[in-house]
Amino acid sequence: VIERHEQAARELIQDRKLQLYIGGEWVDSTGSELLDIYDPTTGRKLATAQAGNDADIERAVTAAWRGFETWDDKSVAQRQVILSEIARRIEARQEEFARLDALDNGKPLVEARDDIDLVVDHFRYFAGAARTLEGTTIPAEDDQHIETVREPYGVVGQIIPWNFPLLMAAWKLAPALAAGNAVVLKPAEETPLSLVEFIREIDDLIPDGLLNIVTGYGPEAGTSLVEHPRVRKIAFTGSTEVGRGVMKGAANTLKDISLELGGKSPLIIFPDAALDRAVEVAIDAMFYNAGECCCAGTRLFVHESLCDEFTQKFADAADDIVLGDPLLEKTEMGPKISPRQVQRTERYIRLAEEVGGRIVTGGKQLEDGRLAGGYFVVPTVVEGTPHRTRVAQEEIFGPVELVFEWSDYGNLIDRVNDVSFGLAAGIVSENISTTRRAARDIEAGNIWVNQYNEFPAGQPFGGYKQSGIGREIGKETIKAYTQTKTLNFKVD
Ligand code: TXE
Repeated sequence: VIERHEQAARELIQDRKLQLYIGGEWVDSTGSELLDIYDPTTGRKLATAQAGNDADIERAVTAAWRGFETWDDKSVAQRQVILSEIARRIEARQEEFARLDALDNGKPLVEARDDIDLVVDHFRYFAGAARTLEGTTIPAEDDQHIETVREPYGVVGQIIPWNFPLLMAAWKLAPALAAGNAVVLKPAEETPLSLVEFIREIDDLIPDGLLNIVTGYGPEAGTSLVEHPRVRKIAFTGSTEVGRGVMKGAANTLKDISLELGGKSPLIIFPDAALDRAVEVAIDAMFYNAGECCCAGTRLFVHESLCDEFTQKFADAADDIVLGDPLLEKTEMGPKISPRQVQRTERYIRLAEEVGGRIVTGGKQLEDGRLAGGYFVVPTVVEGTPHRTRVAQEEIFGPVELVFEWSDYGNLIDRVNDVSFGLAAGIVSENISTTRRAARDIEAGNIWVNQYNEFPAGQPFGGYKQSGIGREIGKETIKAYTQTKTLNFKVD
């Protein structure tokens, strides 16, 4: 298994040198710090990237302002053509990009293909949305004509995580470029591969400096980008803890920010739910991407009338998930991203047990000698944890589902909303009034009904409470990459 995987990895990586992309060129960092990229399936080193520093961010921001000038000189129609062409190029190499993300992140190929489809969808959507940026005219005295126009910020900084490597880049880049900005983007330490390949693919389409990629560590390259005085907006996806720091860092230069942070999303199963469908939705909500989804449905509230039967079926379905090499067609769940994430998940499983939780299935690492060294955690289902405990309140980010039984609707909603997060939620019921009422009562930015994890471009995504600020992937996102200019003309 490992031999075949390593052979595929070598073919995908070849002997590419991973450099920074600044001002339209591949360049070395001014420093000598390196960034090792590990293969989560084997635990072995895959590649080495460069850890950008303050001086690299400075160079990238300067290059981005030059890139902005060229981009700003283009008409909206010209920008649309380029963004559409980016979509076409990525679509043409979908399989290769999917394989790169499967290798680097450890997500199964079937899911990685979904990611790349969405990357294409997002560039296409924002190519069109570029034309929707309209100004207004304001009623005024006869001798005045007031109008507003929307202008790009100029240079924006973007910081993304590792759980959907190329898709998170697309969520950030497509609206920023469509609105007319140039970008400096820092990918996650763990997963730069697909983004580097993306740039190689589109390099000839975009003006020098429009898009600059600085790989590097969060506390160095990330902080430097957040605090840079000539970066006018910062868009961040990652942990709530780091998000708080980003907000503080951006305050020094009063930058606009958008934050897409953690979650502890509920999935509610109503008594009238069709059992098989409910199990299917719950499996998707919890175990997609090995639970490494900010919106994962990690608190499963099941009505008491179904709870025993449902929990058994759900645990059986969790057991049936095929773990293995993400590059194999049959694999349904790959490894987690890092040993740190494995330890974190295990810590939460122990915490669940300490407060009286009962492990229905899972609760351990994969015992498969052929995949020894990989960061695999078995799909885990726990019941009986009290709700006011750390394990029920904090984001785990691993394949660990907590099942809660409910009977009274009011008490259900109290518990559902009794967390500091508010990113997403799911509802399973056959009754439209039930679903509408619950959707209204849940404090969350995204509600899925009888399905989960659907992200077509155009559908705003973002959090209530401490899950974030701002919305991504919708029409309002392109607006969020602009600022309003008001013009008041004297009319004689
Ligand atoms: O996240 P970080 P980590 C959650 C999830 C996970 C936890 C920790 O619960 O277990 O966060 O994961 C950059 N200034 N999510 O450590 O550190 C970093 O380099 C500026 C939820 O991977 O937040 C990376 O590019 N940037 C989430 C990005 O922030 C900094 C996805 C995310 O890393 C920085 C990932 C700093 N001081 C994790 N420190 C989601 N919302 O989907 C780090 N970074």
